[in-house]
Amino acid sequence: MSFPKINPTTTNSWKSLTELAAHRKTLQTYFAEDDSRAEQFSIAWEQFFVDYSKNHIDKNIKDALIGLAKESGLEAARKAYFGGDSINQTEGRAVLHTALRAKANADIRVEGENVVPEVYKVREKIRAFSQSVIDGSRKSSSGEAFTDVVNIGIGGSDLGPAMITEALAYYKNHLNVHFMSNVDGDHVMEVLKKVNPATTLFVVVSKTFTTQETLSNATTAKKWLVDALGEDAVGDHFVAVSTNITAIDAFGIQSENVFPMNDWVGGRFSLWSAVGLSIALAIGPNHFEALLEGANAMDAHFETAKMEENIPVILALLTVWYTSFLGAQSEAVIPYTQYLHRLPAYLQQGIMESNGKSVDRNGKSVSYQTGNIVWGEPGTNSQHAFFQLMHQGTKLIPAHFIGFAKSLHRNQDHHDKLMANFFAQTEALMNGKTETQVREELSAKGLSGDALEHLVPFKVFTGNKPTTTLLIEQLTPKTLGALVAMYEHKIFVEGVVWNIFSYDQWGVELGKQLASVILDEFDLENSGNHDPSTAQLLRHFKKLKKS
Ligand code: G6Q
Repeated sequence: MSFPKINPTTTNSWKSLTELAAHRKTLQTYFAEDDSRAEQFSIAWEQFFVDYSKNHIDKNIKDALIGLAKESGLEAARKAYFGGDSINQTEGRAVLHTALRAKANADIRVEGENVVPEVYKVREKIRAFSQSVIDGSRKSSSGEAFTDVVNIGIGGSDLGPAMITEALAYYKNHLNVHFMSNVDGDHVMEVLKKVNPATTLFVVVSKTFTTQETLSNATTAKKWLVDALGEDAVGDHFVAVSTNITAIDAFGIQSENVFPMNDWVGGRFSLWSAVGLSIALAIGPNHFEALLEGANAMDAHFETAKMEENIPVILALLTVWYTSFLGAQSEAVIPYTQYLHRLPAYLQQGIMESNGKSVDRNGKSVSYQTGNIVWGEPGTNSQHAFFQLMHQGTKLIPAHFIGFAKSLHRNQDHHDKLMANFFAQTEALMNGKTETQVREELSAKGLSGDALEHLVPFKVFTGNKPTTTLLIEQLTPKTLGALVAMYEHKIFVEGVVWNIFSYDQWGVELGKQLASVILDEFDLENSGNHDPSTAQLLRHFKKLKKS
């Protein structure tokens, strides 16, 4: 099956959208003109309610966006994605994170072989291992139960497990799970400072097992452990997740302590695989599997729901609309729960690494804007920080507001206050505040004349700021799995429409090569061939280092 390579600007829908962009109305007008707008632009699915009516679209724009998805070959592309075709063409690989959460009876073939039985075998291994660490039957080298787990990995081998472990902290057991990612030795030491070698399990996660940061950190952690407990302790205290079995063997981790993964899973989409071992350790295998179940439910929704009611399709098309037609550079993600405080960072990798591309699938430079910048922080904290720019700044920033109807600790008073802010903000961003309202407010406070008039322009809010509200019943492993999978499919749809390859990351690979050249020069008297600025910085660094 071939993956479409259609230049979106050649489609009829692209032309219509360009015209429609010039004739938009404000959100306030759209709502005033159509009583049914809220229902018309909402999707209810399982525990999710997605209201996208506060976006700069009307029925014609929505129809044209769906037309664009169809003309871009989304249906064929989706079949190729779920079907295990090599859609990551620049690396010659399938993209099958969906297979990791498929039902046991699914049949998903890579080069003719059904990969699902192997997925379940690894899942069984994760279950048995994490259970034995949690219940204490798996002992440390000194015969004690483990108290701490340190995940050593970076990028996709860190962000997913770290984000989920934080997000599901409510469901956590007694194990303390730490994340060591940066090659910064200060980060390494700060983590080691918190743990006791006798009761700490290290999970080294690296798909390639060649990543400088992870190997350096794992080597330092191993030395720290050996210094405390002796060489023989390594086997009991280190396990690894990787595709590179030979390199793990060379590192000294025994083969029964290796959790395999496949090259058809991209790092940033790998939390559902053995890369999620630290998640299973933190919350237990049942919750880990519920996370996968939730993702699988979203997969089924994305695969089968018609485009008009398909959450990832609609959200992706809105992003395409804002990015390629309305000039938005970024998109904010504001979760109204502290548990999701790492979600924006996680999505930054998923979205920006996947769709930060400027060459299309035909190898040509694109003539339109692609991948947007993603950022955010939880509400209400962010309200007291960057919301000023969202309300009164000059930028167009479409925002996702993610909130949960029921809190976990059931502290209703707090939750009501949190959610009151959640709803009030999107309403205010849309409605703004008119001059008349400002005048009324100021005179009610006793101001009049010049004193009042002087303040009016500063207190006006134009409104018309777009938001999408994702109201979810409760933060559970299942709903979180569905939420993350929703963003994964949103990334896919955007990439298809933009005609770019979403599943390679040459910009990241570049970073992996660059540092080694300079590192080798640190001990030399003279640095190699660098531009004058870099050469000057290196000289200065060497001088300070010695002082
Ligand atoms: C993810 C990226 C990247 C990768 C890290 C770690 O999609 O490719 O973030 O996950 O560079 O790579 P390893 O798992 O191979 O150490």
